Amino acid sequence: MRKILLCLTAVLFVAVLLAACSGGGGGGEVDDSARPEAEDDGIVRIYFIPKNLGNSYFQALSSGFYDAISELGEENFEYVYTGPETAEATSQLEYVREATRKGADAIFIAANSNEALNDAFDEARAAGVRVYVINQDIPGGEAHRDAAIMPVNFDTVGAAQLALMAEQIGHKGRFAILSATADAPDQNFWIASMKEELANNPAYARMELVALVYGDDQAEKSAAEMEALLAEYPDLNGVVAPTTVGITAACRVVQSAGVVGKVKVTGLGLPSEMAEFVKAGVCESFQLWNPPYEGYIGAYMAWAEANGTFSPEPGATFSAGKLGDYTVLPNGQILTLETPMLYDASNIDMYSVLF
Ligand code: RAM
Repeated sequence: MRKILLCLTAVLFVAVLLAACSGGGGGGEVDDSARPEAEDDGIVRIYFIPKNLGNSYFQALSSGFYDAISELGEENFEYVYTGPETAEATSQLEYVREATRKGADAIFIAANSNEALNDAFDEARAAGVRVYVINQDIPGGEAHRDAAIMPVNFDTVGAAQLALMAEQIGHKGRFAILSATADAPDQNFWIASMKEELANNPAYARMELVALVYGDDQAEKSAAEMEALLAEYPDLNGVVAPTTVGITAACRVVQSAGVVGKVKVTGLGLPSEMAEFVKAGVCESFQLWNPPYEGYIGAYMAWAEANGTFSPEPGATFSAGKLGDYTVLPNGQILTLETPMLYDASNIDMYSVLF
């Protein structure tokens, strides 16, 4: 992996030099002045901007880009993983603009906001960059992106998460949601579905959502929020944390507070980070999907486009190597999988070595 990185850095360096000498160009309706370092040298330039750095979830997703790139030929790509330290609504703006300036062909971004990045997306697209939202969509902002690679069909996630919480607390009692940032498009979509399901499904009539708190996908803040929940609601039965950072923080706090089994923890987690808590009985089961698949599909999609066999329009199909063919849905989304997968003591060892 280090080798690929070095090779890609070298390619970037050469590309920057070439661009500096040639002074750019452009034509048609594309305004290349915003993309001065774009080079028509056959190299596919992919930028992946996670919500923030330091979250293993996005490193797992990034590993999928590497897998596909090594299958397709490292010499054909420049792959850059870059992003902000924190996941605020506007913290990715400068990274979108920098990728555009540096001549990206495709930006893949796990956007921190449904709307705050739209101007930067428009500028990038006007300059000939494809903007692909990955790991989620940006509801309401769809006109500003070219397509969205979804880990699963998001309509299934909220209900699946709530069903898991219900099962673990015996369909009755008080629970809280520990989320990431208040602007996060994915979190807000799932939280809205959970609330809707809770209000309308009689199976949950004896469950009460007592609090919704935000740990900002930072381990310390998430733990502090979890501690505050335990202090404020001594009779709390469970917490659902639909974030890999939040769920591990919640498990850690439940363990150190000595309330394992009394306060159930579930949500979305990375098997590699959750194995210890499943084994210690802190978390019976949780869900997720396959983050590396998303990056893998993204790299194949950018490759297909560079080779003229794909453009991101509803109905368009491309081949994603060992994962088979994918089609852009009428809403511009590409679904990696249909529904979340369940992890528990029976399969945690198998998946924790993967991501
Ligand atoms: C966190 C992030 C990410 C989400 C996963 C499940 O790492 O919030 O956006 O998809 O958890």
